[in-house]
Amino acid sequence: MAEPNWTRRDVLKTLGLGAVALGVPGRKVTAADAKRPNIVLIMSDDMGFSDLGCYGGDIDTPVLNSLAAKGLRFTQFYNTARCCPSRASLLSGLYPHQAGVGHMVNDSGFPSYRGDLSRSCVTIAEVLRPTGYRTYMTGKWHVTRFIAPDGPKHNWPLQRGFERYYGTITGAGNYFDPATLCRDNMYISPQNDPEYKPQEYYYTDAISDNAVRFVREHHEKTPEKPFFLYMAFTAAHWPMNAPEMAIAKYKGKYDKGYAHYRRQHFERLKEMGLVHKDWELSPQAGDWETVEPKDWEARCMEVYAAMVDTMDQGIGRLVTELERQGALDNTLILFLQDNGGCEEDMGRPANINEKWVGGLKDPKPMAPDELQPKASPPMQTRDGRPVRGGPTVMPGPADTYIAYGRNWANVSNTPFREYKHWVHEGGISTPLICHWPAGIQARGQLFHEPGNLIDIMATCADVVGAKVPRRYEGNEILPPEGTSLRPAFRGKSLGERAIFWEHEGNRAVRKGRWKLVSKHPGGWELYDIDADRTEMHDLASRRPEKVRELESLYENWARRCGVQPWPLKKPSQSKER
Ligand SMILES: [Ca+2]
Repeated sequence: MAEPNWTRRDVLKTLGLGAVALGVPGRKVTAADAKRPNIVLIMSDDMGFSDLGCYGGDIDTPVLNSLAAKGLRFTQFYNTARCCPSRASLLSGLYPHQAGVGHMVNDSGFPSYRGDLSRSCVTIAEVLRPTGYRTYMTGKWHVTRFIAPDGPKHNWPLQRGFERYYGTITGAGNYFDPATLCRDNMYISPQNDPEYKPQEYYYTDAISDNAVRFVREHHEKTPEKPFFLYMAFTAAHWPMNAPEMAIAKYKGKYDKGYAHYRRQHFERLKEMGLVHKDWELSPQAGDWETVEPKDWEARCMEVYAAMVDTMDQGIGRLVTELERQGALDNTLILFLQDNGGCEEDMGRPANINEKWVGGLKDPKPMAPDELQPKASPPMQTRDGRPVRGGPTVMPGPADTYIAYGRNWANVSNTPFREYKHWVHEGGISTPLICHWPAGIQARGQLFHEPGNLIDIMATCADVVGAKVPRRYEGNEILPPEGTSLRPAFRGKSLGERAIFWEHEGNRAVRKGRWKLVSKHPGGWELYDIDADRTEMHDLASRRPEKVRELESLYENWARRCGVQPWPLKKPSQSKER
């Protein structure tokens, strides 16, 4: 194990601060405090840069706000703009194409687009477990195309380094009856799981409750060992589903329309120092004056807020359990999002129920052992009702399946341009909250250098003193692409490097203050991110030499990582590059 590169004095100092912050004055520092930290990696789904309170938003997120106030926030952390590639990159420390998930979980024939996590990579769990870490996961997996109950499971969590798992193998579903719900290696239904029997089943709570349970059992059985827990929430991916009680808290809260909340987010972001006061606000997507029906539009955002609020409360239950165990000080908690706010119109068209309800043959109540076969409509609830959408159906309950839409995603992504799928700043910018009283000096400070999902593997390996192996289970492993964020934990620079994106032909490279970006099938745009992170002033025609320099970096990266031209062709129709 590598020597920790903080001094004993640093540890004492930070622990002292941590103890006061946690309300346990006079707590003695023990030898155990200097042991390797637990790591809790939390990822949420389809949320914008400014949804959380500690990133300028208006949703009630006191737990994440408090972790931010006692830790470090990154202002320029990046994901890959989409669910599967972000998860593949996060787990492996590689760019998604290198990990075999260049697009989604379908097999396009090319090695970089098999839709199944590559065997040329290892997951964080596979790196940490051999060094003595226990490894647990709850939530959304979404890095394999093999989801059939009796199909291959070589790329399910237990076969990729995790000892315990509760969650969904696929990417989305009804929160009251998620498809591909799984405990360890076995598909279950919310009703036939002997190990979890809540009064009302709601997937976000199930992810939190099972994480708390894994951590509690860990403490009972192997308290001497550190653990790695990966919690991958599906909140706030469509459908907008939440318990009525949680939604009621936000009733009427979003009646002032999109522009009002965008302005509020923007002002708070500037006050907090998360965005520069000179940047311009990106264009408004929706006009509240003309949108109809307004009560339905507002309700979409009320449910979205309830979904995020419920997630925050669940994270709170985990933090409370860690506190109860006296483990919070020496646990590195990282919170981030997999892509920007989502503009997809799932369940929103006016005539959608012709297809959805009309496409259901004779729905009947399901037996407890029956698995929900559908991730999206046409589908039915467990009690035999058709699931509906469209603007005459108020989102929230189990029989509804509706996205919050482009106009609210534009609010979530304030102040940036574009959405999930695209690699302008609105699609790829995520909060990163880092909380670790024993290992991070910051108490509410911000870190302004760029970071990327590929850095999480490097960071986890670094803080536990592990190395990413060059060979694993007989396979040669690609070297990790990221850099450890540990210098940032001490307020030091990460050093300059280039970071790259490609998703559905949308391309970008960021180096220092410059970003070259293209929205497929358009040409390159060049932005000075220091002066204009909202990407309002394209400098490509004024700085052709900078365009050429960054384009050449991009082309080399794309070739090295197996990026194919978009749209993908069959390998036989296309020249491998
Ligand atoms: Ca997502």
